[in-house]
Amino acid sequence: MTRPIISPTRPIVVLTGAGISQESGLDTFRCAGGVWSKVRLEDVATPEGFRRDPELVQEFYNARRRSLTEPHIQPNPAHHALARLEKEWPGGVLLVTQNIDDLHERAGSTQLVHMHGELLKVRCLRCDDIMPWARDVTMDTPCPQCRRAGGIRPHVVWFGEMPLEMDRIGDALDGCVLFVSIGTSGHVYPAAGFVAAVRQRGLAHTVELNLDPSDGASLFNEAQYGPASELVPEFVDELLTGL
Ligand code: BJW
Repeated sequence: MTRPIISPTRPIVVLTGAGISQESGLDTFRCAGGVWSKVRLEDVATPEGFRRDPELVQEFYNARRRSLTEPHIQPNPAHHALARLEKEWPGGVLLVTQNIDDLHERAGSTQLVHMHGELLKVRCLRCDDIMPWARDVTMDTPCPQCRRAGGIRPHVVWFGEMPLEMDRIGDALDGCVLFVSIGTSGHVYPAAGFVAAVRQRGLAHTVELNLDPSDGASLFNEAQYGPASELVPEFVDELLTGL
């Protein structure tokens, strides 16, 4: 399909998933050897699992927090290309990530929504404070704000919980001229429904960049399959050429 002319004065929305961070050394969820092949999501990614065994859940996120801060985990060319797109696209770019890692920030993206939360933050269930956090957490860890223990949980969105900043995302999807989905299986809602929402309005071009066709692949106007570290810089180069 020939790509229509994308007006550079209109905004772009980019959705990213675990696939964009795979080449940075972080596991995806549903690929072979991914996170859900090692632990049951019901045990570690639901409020019920946390109530049942909070220490197990804390240890799961402690281990992932430690891995994220290892020196070899760095943004890859796909993260850097999206930061460049934000800087150079005149109409503005909103980057909506399902990822809880901080690789987009480290690459320089600033117009960013972490719809499933952030691994390097915790939330206190007693006082609702959300704070940056790089250390391990146990159920004995006191909240630095209210001083009470037993209420610190990872600032992540589990199944059955409402993703963050949905109004801001909805407004951006309504107003965009281009929607690009990168490195996500299209398995988890509401993110998996974004392409259908954009398509329904019929005003934006939709593109999937992924290793394999996602669950919603047939809904996109255009698709390219391969590693994000190659596809995304090429795609961004094409968009910015001739501006
Ligand atoms: C590469 C690559 C490379 C690999 N280059 N590509 C029945 C029907 C419909 C919905 C529901 C239902 N029952 C329940 C629901 C709702 C539920 C849901 O979707 N369940 C499904 C399992 C069906 N969703 C929720 O509960 C959400 N909340 C909600 O819906 O609230 C109500 C609401 C209603 C209406 C509006 C708004 C809200 C909350 C979902 C929370 C998800 N949380 C997790 C854990 C977060 C914390 C953590 O990280 O531990 O988020 S689950 C996990 O999946 C994580 C991810 O963000 C998310 C998506 O995964 P992602 O990113 O797509 O990764 P993968 O592994 O699936 O795919 C990787 C892709 O990359 C693959 O396609 C590869 O090919 C590709 N790839 N290497 C390019 N190098």
